[in-house]
Amino acid sequence: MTSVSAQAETNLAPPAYKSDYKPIWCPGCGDYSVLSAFTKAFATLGRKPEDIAVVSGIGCSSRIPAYLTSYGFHGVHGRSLAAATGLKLARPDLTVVVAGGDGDGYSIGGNHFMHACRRNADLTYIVMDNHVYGMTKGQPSPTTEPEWVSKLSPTGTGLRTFHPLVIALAAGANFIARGFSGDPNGLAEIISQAVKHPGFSFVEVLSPCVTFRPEQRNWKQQVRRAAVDATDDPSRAARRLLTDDGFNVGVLYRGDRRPYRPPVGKAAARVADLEKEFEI
Ligand SMILES: Cc1ncc(C[n+]2csc(CCOP(=O)(O)OP(=O)(O)O)c2C)c(N)n1
Ligand code: SF4
Repeated sequence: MTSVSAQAETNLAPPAYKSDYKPIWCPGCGDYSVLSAFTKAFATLGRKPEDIAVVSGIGCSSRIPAYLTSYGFHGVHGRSLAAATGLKLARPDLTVVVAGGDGDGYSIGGNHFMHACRRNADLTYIVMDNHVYGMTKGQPSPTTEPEWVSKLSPTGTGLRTFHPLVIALAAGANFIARGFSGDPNGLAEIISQAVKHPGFSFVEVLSPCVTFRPEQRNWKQQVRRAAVDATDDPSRAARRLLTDDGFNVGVLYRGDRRPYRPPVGKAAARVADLEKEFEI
């Protein structure tokens, strides 16, 4: 079972997925290329814009649904996965892609991230990770390096970084990958594989914040294609992550867990009866 039919439904070109709204990201922000990768992936998948919904939280990266012609839901900070899960369970025919930043997904939304991996609904979660809160002017996020010095963390945070791929694997995500905004074609390919893979697919995207982390422009020199292909063995994936420095790009893991689908049918109880039971 896959989330999109094997047969392409349309042969629209990438620009057909791009709305008329002009992005207001800073010039040079990595998110422009992520947007371009989204449109390329949707064109490759051959799904009509009205059969796709992109759900986000709050942050610069979370603006992405506005720039696409698919359905979009720009929700509240850290709650994109909850909204997307509800949407996917109510409308299994839709391709539901969730998007946001590291602050949105790993701080305020961290709990939802873990449980979305565990629940394994057929969603694709793309996190544009710039190791900082861009929209609110540069506070450290869970993926910020402990030694990173800023006005708001003058001596660095000293805190161990959150490793999203480790958490995703441990919590049960069914597809795990890392992409880079500097390679929009490679990223589009990863996104389209993630959408096609059943269950919860997680793609961590290194996407520089050139305003608050200008040094991230050097990511181009640091990123490399992972030396090995994806594995379906979680222990092997875990061993690879032990030596991962955060710059290996490619698909790490493809699992075969069955996506979550709630049982359909008659409700087991009437609300009025439940209310009586809880009356004080
Ligand atoms: C409940 C709540 N708390 C805090 C905020 C303020 N806020 C808006 S965006 C954001 C962080 C965004 O960082 P990230 O998700 O990494 O996205 P980026 O802007 O870097 O793309 C915060 C803390 C908010 N909007 N709502
Ligand atoms: S503040 Fe950073 S993340 Fe936000 S638009 Fe500017 S460069 Fe991009």
